[in-house]
Amino acid sequence: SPHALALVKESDKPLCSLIPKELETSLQYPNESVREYDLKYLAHMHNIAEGGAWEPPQCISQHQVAIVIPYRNRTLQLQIFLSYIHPFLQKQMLNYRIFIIEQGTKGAFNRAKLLNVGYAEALKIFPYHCFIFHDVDLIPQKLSNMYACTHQPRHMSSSLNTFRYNLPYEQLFGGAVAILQKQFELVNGFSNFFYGWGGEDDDFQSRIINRGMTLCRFPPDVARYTMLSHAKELPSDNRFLNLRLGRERFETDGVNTLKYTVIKLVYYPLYTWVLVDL
Ligand code: NGS
Repeated sequence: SPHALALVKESDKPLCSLIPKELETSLQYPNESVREYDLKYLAHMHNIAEGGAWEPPQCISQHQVAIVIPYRNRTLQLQIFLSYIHPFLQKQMLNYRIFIIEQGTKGAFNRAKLLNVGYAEALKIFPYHCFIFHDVDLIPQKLSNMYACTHQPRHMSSSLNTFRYNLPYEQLFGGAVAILQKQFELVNGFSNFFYGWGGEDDDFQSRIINRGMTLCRFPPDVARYTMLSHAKELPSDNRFLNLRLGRERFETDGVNTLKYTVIKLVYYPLYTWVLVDL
């Protein structure tokens, strides 16, 4: 049968190498003038499957990665990001899918809870072993910055143009991070309490340390990012309080207590879109 034939072919495929050898070291700055018109062709030209998924045709990727992006009201940034990141991820020979998790409700943005939702929704689609939690305004500059999981949770965006490529503080775990599914489950994901800007990434960092893991980073010349410009968010007033009290909630606030309603789920050509009521 045709099905049996497909199975034989699939099993003949070799494993892709963990890190492709021919990775160039640097890339062009993203094309900021990209528009919806160009995006229509991207999925076709790059053989992207419905929902913004892809896997290498010639080998079996050793990385199954869900890329989860919290989102609201950043249309242009999303277009720039998508047009840049798909070709980037394909050069790294990953099996990946892009999830855009959009807060469908007004009021303060809850980045961390959206990331928890992305985790839960991704696992309904495929048993991803690696998760990348990623802001939409971050553009990786080096192909050697693999969008895959290391043994320890990794802070990926440690060398950022807006910080003049310096790490502002050692514990920073914001922007773009990679963590194994098992590790995310172990730390009970993110806190759901952080409405408004700030602190949720610091809380996540404490959860990881609290579970005996250590953070890792690639060298600054690899972990290099450009941030797309936008107005700065207003920090929330209760972020320090949430952070202080957060330590007592590691077990009782996280993916194990996550409650939300999916308003819409659409498999768009370049991403899986989940509109959610938190
Ligand atoms: C800290 C925030 C983090 C934030 C980091 C970098 O102060 O959430 O700054 O922000 N922590 C608190 O507010 C408690 S940045 O300069 O990239 O805008 O990620």
